[in-house]
Amino acid sequence: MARCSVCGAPAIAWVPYQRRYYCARHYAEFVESKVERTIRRYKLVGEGDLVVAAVSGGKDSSTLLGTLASLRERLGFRLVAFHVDLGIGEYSEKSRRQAERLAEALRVPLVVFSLEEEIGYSVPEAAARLRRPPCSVCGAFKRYLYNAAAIEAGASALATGHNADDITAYALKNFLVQDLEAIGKLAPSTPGIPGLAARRIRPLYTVYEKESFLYVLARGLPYLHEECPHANLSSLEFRLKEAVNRLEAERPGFKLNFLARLAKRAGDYPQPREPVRSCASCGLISSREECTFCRLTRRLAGEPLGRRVRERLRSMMAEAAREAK
Ligand code: Q46
Ligand code: ZN
Ligand code: ZN
Repeated sequence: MARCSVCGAPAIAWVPYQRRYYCARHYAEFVESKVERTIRRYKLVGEGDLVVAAVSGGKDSSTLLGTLASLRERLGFRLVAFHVDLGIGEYSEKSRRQAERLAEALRVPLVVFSLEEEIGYSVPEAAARLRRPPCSVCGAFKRYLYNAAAIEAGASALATGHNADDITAYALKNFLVQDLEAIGKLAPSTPGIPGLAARRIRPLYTVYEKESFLYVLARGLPYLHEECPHANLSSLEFRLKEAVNRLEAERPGFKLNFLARLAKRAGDYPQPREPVRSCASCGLISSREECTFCRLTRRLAGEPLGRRVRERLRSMMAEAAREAK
């Protein structure tokens, strides 16, 4: 039986690009040290910062919150978790429950924003009314709410759970469709714009999807195994992930090398050309007169809801930030 290269206990994992085995305890430390190195190397978080972590309930958000919670004391930052209940039937009920269990286990204050309760429409209801695909409505709502939650909390950064496989596949997909501006946004952090857009950080930049999965198992963290019923497993991104993983199997460390180069060169890609504006209805970032969230909610509820949602988030986030350690 394979034994941990650190302590000699029975191993649970083999890391090919390091040629090392790890037991559960040392595997968790290995993943945490990868995240710590990313945070330090790319100056993602500083002392005294408040970080808002977007938590969906899936494995990557468990890895995100688990690693950040174990590093917060040593690196001197405070942490709040934010979950959006999308109202997608049983899937969202389970996701919310896992997010709550996770935050409780890690002692991180959690804010849950329920679309049904707060704006009167779940994702499927909003998508049907607006005659748009659920993922397009869902993506627009989440983008807006994550940003608004971080801005209203006065956070230094919004952390998302994108892992190394996600970022590699997005970068390749955007190259194939020649959306070079989108590649420019794939650095370990994207700067914010005061009052309009929160700074984004990707602490799992060098954590492989498989490592993220093994980390939650090694630590016994709660997570939801199920995929959203709207997820498209034959998408180009998903196919690219499979292809990249075949290359990784032949050339261990392939993804890590690619991402180290991308982190360096992302700033050389063209930057967005449209001027950044402030939404006339809610004041947050927009590429048009009114932001997508305000336009969609105007069609749903007869009035743009951005302002009201921001006020609501302000009080929810302030309460959580007071408890944050
Ligand atoms: S966008 Fe689409 Fe995801 Fe929203 S509706 Fe489900 S699959 S959760 S990342
Ligand atoms: Zn060990
Ligand atoms: Zn708006």
